[in-house]
Amino acid sequence: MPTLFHSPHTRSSRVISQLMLMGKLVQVTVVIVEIVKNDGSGHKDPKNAHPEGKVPFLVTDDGETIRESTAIMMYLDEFFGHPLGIKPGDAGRGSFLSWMSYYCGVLEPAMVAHFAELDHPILKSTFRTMTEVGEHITSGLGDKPFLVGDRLTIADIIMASAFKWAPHLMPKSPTVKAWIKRVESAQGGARLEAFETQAFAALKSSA
Ligand SMILES: N[C@@H](CCC(=O)N[C@@H](CS)C(=O)NCC(=O)O)C(=O)O
Repeated sequence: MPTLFHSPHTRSSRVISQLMLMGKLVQVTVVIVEIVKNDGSGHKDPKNAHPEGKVPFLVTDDGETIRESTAIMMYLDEFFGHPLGIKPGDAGRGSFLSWMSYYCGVLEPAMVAHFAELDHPILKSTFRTMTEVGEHITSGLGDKPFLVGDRLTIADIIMASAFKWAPHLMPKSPTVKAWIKRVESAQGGARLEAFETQAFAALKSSA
């Protein structure tokens, strides 16, 4: 079984959500770990195999290690037969790869620059800003229900997750708002929240 290092209400929550949607959560060993939070609370957990103590982190059956949410989500999708991805050769593969990379290569850096109130021409020429990100999502969706077409993929899960942390940065476009609602309702947040409550309890009892 692959082993996933997870901390509740963090970037690894979207991997838990993916596994729940795929019906594969029971086929992954989930290790709940503490992390250092943005406010400096918490600690680097010796149980966590991530070299910097971050989550998510995945150790595969054959002992390979995978860091970065996009890589982990794509690995798990492939491992379980592409239920929430677009496999090589299928229509939409290029769009799928583009959105997965756009998340970590553009959306996150632009969002972090916005949070940090960094305003530098090199940041803008490299990543653009949250304005262009909003425009790109709006035009990318067009009149499709999901980013790559008619069905939800992990590209939707990871792209929409950013606006869960930062709802105030959600693009104003009704197209984007409706898409985020659609993604959230497909994910069924109640089950994830029940899992996270148990994860918090496990962390508390091991403290
Ligand atoms: N780019 C990474 C970021 C991972 C990350 O920064 N995770 C945060 C939790 S949301 C973390 O583990 N922070 C602990 C730390 O920085 O020590 C990804 O998307 O997987």
